[in-house]
Amino acid sequence: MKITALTRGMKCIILFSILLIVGFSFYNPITVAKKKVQMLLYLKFIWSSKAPPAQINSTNFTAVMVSAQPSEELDPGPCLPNMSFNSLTEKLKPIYKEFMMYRHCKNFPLLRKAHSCDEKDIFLLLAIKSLAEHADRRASIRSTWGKERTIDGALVRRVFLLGLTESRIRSQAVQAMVDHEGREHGDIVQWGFRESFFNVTLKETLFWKWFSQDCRTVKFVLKGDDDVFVNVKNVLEYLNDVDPSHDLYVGDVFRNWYPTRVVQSKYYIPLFMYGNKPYPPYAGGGGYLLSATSILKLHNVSAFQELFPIDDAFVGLCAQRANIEVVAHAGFRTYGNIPYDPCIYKGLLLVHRVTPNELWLIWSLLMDNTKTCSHSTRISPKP
Ligand SMILES: *[C@@H]1O[C@H](CO)[C@@H](O)[C@H](O)[C@H]1NC(C)=O
Ligand SMILES: *[C@@H]1O[C@H](CO)[C@@H](O)[C@H](O)[C@H]1NC(C)=O
Ligand SMILES: *[C@@H]1O[C@H](CO)[C@@H](O)[C@H](O)[C@H]1NC(C)=O
Ligand SMILES: *[C@@H]1O[C@H](CO)[C@@H](O)[C@H](O)[C@H]1NC(C)=O
Ligand SMILES: CC(=O)N[C@H]1CO[C@H](CO)[C@@H](O)[C@@H]1O
Repeated sequence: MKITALTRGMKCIILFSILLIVGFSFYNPITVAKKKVQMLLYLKFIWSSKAPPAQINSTNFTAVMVSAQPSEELDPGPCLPNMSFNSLTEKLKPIYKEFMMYRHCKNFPLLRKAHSCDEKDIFLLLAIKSLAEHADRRASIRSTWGKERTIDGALVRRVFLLGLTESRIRSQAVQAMVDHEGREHGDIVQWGFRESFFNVTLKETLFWKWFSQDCRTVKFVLKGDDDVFVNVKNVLEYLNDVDPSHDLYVGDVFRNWYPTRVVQSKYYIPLFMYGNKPYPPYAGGGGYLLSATSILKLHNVSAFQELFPIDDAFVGLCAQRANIEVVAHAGFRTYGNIPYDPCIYKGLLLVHRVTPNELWLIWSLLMDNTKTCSHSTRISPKP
């Protein structure tokens, strides 16, 4: 009895699907053909993601690199580890040893170039650090605050910055997804280094390098994580009377912060990595603004600045070296909970730690203009 009910149900589903496909075929054959291909790709993706988790090790890592787009640049070749740090094992987590052994390795091949800077006179480039597996975050950014558009004559473009995924499972499928996204949206830059918490700084320096080569007509950059909400209109309003040929480094500023000496902390920095002195002032890594002029300077000095695992502090170190002053702005909220009040979001420039769902929520709240806000919640665009 049960079996017949089941098969009947399955028959219904199959019949329905056929009807659906046939129905759509009459609609527009070209788009349907495209959709079919997409659907097949998607099914293939689902199917392959059900495979037993493939073990990723250096062998597979090479496989991923080969499968990615060939780069126009010459592959700098493997960078050999500095074995004098091989003894760094005792109390420290392995990531410290790995970082120190590869700290001098700064050149990695550009595996995928974005088209984000192809146009002339781009006013603002939204440069978002992401991980290969964060497709959901990229999708929600693309369709909310990160839409490429022109606001009051200012061209806004977007780019996601990626390394190679470290995830132990399905890394091949994830790379296929990134390749697909790159072709579809043209907004992905990817370098051939392995993603890890301590390798994020590499993304910073490689971004500066790519920017200096490919984005010469961009005026300002908003650098952010893929879990931020940005009120692009307010950012543009703020930038309206800033001269792009001057330095600009503005965000949620940390002054007189010392490296964490709590061994269990994710941010722990041993004394030998950074002495007993505070970091120079720096903008919280969740999101901050830079002028193109400042990025070119940062790129220049980064050649002389030893890599440091905490990426936002590293930007502070480079800014200090380049004599760029960091400016605090109350509209950047890189920590703390912000209530879901559209009036608050209307006044802010950037909020950190937002899930894709929350992004949609905030976006729809902002699009809904029925609620009027008092001026008291509004933050002045001036710092
Ligand atoms: C990677 O995996 C292969 C196959 O399991 C194995 O032979 C090889 O030793 C592994 N390499 C490393 C560096 O773990
Ligand atoms: C390896 O690190 C040590 C200690 O910092 C340094 O003195 C040495 O020059 C490094 N060697 C190479 C090849 O980079
Ligand atoms: C950073 O990436 C390089 C290149 O993929 C790798 O050799 C190194 O181990 C990574 N460092 C850390 C700390 O994961
Ligand atoms: C960067 O360095 C190069 C070569 O030293 C120099 O020509 C250029 O003016 C510098 N750019 C900036 C923005 O400092
Ligand atoms: C250990 C290992 O080789 N794992 C996987 C590497 O990737 C290939 C596909 O390219 C898989 O077949 C392996 O299982």
